[in-house]
Amino acid sequence: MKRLHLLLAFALLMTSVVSVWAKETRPNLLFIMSDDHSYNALSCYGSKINKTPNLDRIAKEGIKFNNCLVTNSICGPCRAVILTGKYSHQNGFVRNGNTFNGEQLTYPKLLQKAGYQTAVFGKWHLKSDPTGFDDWEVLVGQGPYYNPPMKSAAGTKKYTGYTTEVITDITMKWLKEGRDPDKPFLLVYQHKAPHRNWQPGPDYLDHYDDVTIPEPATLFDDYQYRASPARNQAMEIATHMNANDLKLNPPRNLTPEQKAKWDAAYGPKNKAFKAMNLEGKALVRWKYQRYIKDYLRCIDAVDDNVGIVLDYLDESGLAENTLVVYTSDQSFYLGEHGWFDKRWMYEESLRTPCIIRWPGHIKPGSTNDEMISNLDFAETFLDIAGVDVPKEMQGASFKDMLNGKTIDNWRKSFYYHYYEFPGAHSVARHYGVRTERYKLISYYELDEWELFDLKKDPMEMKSVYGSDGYRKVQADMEKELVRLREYYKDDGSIEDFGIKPPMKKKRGKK
Ligand SMILES: [Ca+2]
Repeated sequence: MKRLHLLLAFALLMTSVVSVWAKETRPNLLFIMSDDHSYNALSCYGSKINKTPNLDRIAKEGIKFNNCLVTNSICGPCRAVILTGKYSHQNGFVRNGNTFNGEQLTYPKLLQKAGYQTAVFGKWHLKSDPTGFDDWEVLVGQGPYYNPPMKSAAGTKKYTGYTTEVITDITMKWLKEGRDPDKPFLLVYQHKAPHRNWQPGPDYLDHYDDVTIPEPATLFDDYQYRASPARNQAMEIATHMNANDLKLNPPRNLTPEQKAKWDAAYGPKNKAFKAMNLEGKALVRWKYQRYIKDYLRCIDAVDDNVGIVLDYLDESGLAENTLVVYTSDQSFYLGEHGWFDKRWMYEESLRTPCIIRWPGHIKPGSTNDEMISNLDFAETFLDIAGVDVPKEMQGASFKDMLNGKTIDNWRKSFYYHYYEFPGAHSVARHYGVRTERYKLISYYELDEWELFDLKKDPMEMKSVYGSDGYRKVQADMEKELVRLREYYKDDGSIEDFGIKPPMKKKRGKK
């Protein structure tokens, strides 16, 4: 009898050990994404223009990826790629304005099925409602910077406050009150900032007032040695920013108190600007300063708010078993090539920040130069949670890279395809391939090409397409492009997605 008791006690003990063990081996996933945050505006990526101490904590305590590439550098499509692990032509969301088909397989659905509690708060921007999430509350469309209506399963609720802070408050409330402590969680926490038109919060209006932000080397690019699309876009700081972008008008949806603060900050600055009567390069320089300061003010709020969430993870003890990712849907031009916005396969919008912290698994302060992609996020998160990766997903798990391992047969070339033309900012459709050293771009509706030697010309100022010295490289890259298009099953049939057939060789003159 005594022996039976002992056996029972032992069995009970083992059951509790096993259940604790089972809980601990499945980490929580906190996926933090901002919108249009350039890696050139993160101090952990060597920013010359700002400091991001809270975001830097993730890199300092984790790993920084220097070559995280997006497949189609535009907001909604990047979000769809992340959810599905598939290229745009496979998930059906090729350009902003499409509607995401939430019936399809996504990584949150698979994690939910595997017993994860799933939630998304903040920017969503896929038109259809979130699927695969137990809890969700998201901005309607782009959402405003101030006083946002937020949509959830219960309906739409209007909040008063600065959107970056509203999203954080909702996220924190869920962490404190909405979380099921018996389940691991996937928490997707997504900011609207620093998307255009870069409206700073009430406590950030005077940041950078007393400094001059350094200009990028290519602010006055004349696009002389590239194909015609670089000259024919509509995203130049010099000519395509409007009065709202430049804050010559105040936002229209402020409360009286917010408006008073805004006017106190921008009224005197705008009066001084008008008195200066700037023109030519001096005017471009002023526009750059106005733009970049507002952009950085928005990031300052993101940095502070991410800090609040990281602090809570520390205080609650959750940090230890939570993998934290910080990324942006894509990167952004901060005056490089004279531009704002994204879209191009050029480096500034092809690469996006990606820093990951996972205590006990990632060596603090590590870096990785492999070409990973937003195409790989779904596969990696599933792998980390111990869930099988469906064959239909097109990326690969980079989980082993987190602890410093090299993955055999990792991609040595990366395929890119941008579709949104005609459209905002008039960037021609293009696809291309990038290797560690070279980049080939085809503006396929125009029969124009570019080839860059990234080692000799990292700023991509001069295409060497057709140059004698690059014949072999060019032929190899063209062959690789064909191979990748076949491999990823991109046969160009975008009409299936409700997109108008491409306009042939019709370009507006600037
Ligand atoms: Ca974006």
